[in-house]
Amino acid sequence: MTTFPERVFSGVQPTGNLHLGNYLGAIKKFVALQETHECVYCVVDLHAITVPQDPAELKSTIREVTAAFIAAGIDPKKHIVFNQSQVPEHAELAWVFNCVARMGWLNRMTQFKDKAGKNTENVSVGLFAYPTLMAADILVYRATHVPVGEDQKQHLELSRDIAQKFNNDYAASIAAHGHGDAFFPLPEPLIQGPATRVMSLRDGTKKMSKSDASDYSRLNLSDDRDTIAQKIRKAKTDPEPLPSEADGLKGRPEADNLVGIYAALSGDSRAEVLQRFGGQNFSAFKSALVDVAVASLEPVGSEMKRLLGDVAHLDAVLNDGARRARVLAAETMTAVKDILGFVR
Ligand code: AQP
Repeated sequence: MTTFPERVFSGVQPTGNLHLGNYLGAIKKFVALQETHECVYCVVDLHAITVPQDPAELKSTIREVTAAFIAAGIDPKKHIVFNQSQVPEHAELAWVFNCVARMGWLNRMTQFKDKAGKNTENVSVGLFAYPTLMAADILVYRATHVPVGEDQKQHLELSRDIAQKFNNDYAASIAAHGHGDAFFPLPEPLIQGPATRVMSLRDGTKKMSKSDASDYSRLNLSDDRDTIAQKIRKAKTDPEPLPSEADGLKGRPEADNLVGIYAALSGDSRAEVLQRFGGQNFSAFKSALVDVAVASLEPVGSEMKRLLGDVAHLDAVLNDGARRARVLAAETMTAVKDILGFVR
């Protein structure tokens, strides 16, 4: 069995309104993994244009995500931080994967169905092919671990299927070129912790999302103390006091969500949170939640603002990251071309 050195890859779309879900489901984990792994973190701007974007806004949201990475604690000197469009090998490998993946596999992707809605004839081909580009993002670095929120689980499974099919379809050529019995690792999703799916503050059955029309549905990383407090105070709840045991959260999606958010932000387990707040009404709990939310988010938000004041520095970080990423990606693409039988 070919073994692969452990490497982490993940990405965030520069589509505005970075929120608590992006932070807890992804960015906070990116920061933790730096201690134990070699990491590659990408602002996935090619993914962003699968839906219409305003060019000037896109440029600033690319920098905003970069600033969020750094403000949250990612060290771009030790690890690689860059934007996807600066490394053409992502798109190149995505084409190869378009020829490996099957239509049936992509037809089963629920995110496409959610995003396209009834409009399937009019959305971009890119939106449909999004998961093959995501597979390329990961596999062009032959990454073994991918920290993501729960919503990306199906796409990660597809990435594994694509890696496996490539390894099977080209097994003889992979072996002949000295890569043993597998060229690509089967990347493992890292989806753990109390907040893998943070829900909307207005509707506990809907994912917190950048594109929700209501700004009150999410805590943005750029929100100041007063805005955070106001959004939490207005968050939807139910009339019952908080339960002392997890069973009491069944059928109470908003309460369940707020307890999960508190646990993720404070580092306590859900059981500990319920022990502390069980029997209390939401107003007391919400005050405590405001405190932990402000303590976690405000420093990130204000550091983001400071970093965004120096665009040249952020661009230099992205350029340097892209240069280092290209070295790794080009190595993979050269090997892939040999495996496929292309003349180079
Ligand atoms: N609500 C969430 N809870 C936990 N994790 C989440 N993520 C997103 N929403 C939540 C995770 O954040 C990472 C980056 O996400 P993305 O920018 O690539 O795109 P997304 O998942 O499409 O984000 P949104 O906010 O839901 O955007 P829209 O509204 O455009 O669909 C990923 O790891 C994701 O799992």
